[in-house]
Amino acid sequence: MEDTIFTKIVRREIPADIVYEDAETLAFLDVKPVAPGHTLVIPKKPVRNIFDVDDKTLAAVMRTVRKIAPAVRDAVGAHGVHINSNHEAAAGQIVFHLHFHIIPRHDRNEFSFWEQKETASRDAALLAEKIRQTIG
Ligand code: DGP
Repeated sequence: MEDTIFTKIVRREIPADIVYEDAETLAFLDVKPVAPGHTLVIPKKPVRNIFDVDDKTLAAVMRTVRKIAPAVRDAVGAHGVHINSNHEAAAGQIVFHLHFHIIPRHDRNEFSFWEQKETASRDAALLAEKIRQTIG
């Protein structure tokens, strides 16, 4: 995998406001925060996203997400967090090194989710069957 800006942060070649580090993961403030305290959690190992990450690396990243989410929330006096992750450009991934966003939220009115649509139950049943058959 090619170097990304996050690999450079892991190697301390560029600065970042690091909040946590262990053998497998690193967490630091997002340079363009959605809200103060917006933190990114990454594996030190360069993996692109959910489509190539191995179970052990993903487990390490999620352990760190769980460990620091309450600290992110409490440090800014928030009441909840979004834990969000984008995978491939079509889904908004800009930095192609797996990362989870932890975004503090104070109040439900600060955000809106994407538009949701009704699905006919037959369509849902067909889609569920297709996904079941496609799971590797
Ligand atoms: P995504 O769209 O999920 O790939 O979001 C990438 C995030 O990475 C975006 O919120 C901004 C953040 N980011 C990009 N470059 C840097 C950087 O050099 N340093 C830090 N701390 N964050 C960065």
